[in-house]
Amino acid sequence: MTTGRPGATGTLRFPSAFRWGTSTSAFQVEGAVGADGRGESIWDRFGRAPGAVENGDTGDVACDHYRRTEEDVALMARLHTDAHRFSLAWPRILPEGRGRVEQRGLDHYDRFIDSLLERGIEPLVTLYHWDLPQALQEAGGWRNRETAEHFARYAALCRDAFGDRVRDWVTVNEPWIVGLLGHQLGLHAPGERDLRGSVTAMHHLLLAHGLAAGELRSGGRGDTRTGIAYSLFPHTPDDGENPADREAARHSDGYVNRWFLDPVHGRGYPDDMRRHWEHAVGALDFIREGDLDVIAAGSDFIGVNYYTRRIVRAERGEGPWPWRVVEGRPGVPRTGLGWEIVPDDLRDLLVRLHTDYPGVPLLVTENGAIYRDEPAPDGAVHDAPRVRFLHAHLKAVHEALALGAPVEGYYHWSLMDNFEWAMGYWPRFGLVHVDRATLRRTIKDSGHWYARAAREGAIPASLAVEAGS
Ligand code: IFM
Repeated sequence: MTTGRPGATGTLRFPSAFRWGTSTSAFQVEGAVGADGRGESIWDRFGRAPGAVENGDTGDVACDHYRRTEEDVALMARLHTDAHRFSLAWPRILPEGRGRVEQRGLDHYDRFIDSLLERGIEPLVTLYHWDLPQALQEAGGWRNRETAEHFARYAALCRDAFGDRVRDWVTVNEPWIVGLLGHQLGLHAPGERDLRGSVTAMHHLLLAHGLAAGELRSGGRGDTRTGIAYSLFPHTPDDGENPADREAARHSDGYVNRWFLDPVHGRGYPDDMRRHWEHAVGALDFIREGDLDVIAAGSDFIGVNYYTRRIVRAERGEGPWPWRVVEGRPGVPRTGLGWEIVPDDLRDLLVRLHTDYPGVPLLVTENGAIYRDEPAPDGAVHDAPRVRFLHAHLKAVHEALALGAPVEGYYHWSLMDNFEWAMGYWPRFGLVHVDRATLRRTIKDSGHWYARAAREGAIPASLAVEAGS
């Protein structure tokens, strides 16, 4: 891909094939949890436990996107985006996770995909974004190897239903976060606190990816591509001059990033982390012969979910790791949740992925920021900090392209304010504001700004917002 150089006005032009997208996931936006025969998911169950989600919020209504799909596709058209990443709710299609198929669930996504395509919006479909059918959890969930096999059958069903129109599939969203928050710290569904269980679950998620990728490719349009969306965190040693801190950063990078990227790209699990895990939880005997070949088989692109960096110090913290994550640096700008805003690290991450896993296309499958946006008296939502965030991160993507990283697209997290898991609804991530009482959608200033960028295929020189896009 060639990248346009800054124009006389400072405009940064992107390659014409670059995709301008938005991103959501089923449980975070759909609501309508009892509609059309949908089965229970682990997030329905977990979210009802007292104290599990801030403010007692649940996904029951979310953005009611299940019923307002047409309205939301029309919003995407107003944003001039040409790509949208969303997830299928496994329990809508297979209410018990296996066996009985719910045709109404399939029909819903069928209409959604058609409606996107009619507007010229390319779907990027995620199969698993954390809403495991509760019935499978009862049989052990991701700690049970059979869940990976059920997932492959679910993938085959989705291929038969949508594979004629969908080229790109994300099998699994953020396997590290599932392991960490869902199985190790108990902060996400299914709420387990079991270190060995968490590394077992992460292995089965990777195995599920490989098995599903095999199914997705054995049919469909013939040019099917499959990948994982990883939660990737660039690492910074607390004291860059201190060899122990540098080593700690390398180890933590192994734990968060390489443990997933290396096996998926054919290198097996990294030795340093294998030793760590064996020391922490005993023999990794759930990794069976042949698993690594399956895992390595299906990765046609790397999905990059990037939000911020991790700064680590060589110091024993909680848990079995010889490092501690430390607070960000003073003076570095932060989002409304306090995450450091470090766009240069996105550029460096994309370049690093290109260096370490050459030839693999990159998609920024998530990037965004939380602010507490509310409408002003004029009814508009003036989220200038998000406009600056977007500008800086798209500029970083542009720089990565100029350095040779094969970045094919950017999917902003999120299309609209939604259910932010254990934090409920207060964190607002959207380009579109959703009023919690009325569910009314309002395109924020950032949405108008992004619309112009998407329409022109370039980042405008100015941060000024053109309303009424
Ligand atoms: O909302 C989540 C999403 O579901 C997974 N990636 C991170 C986002 C922001 O926390």
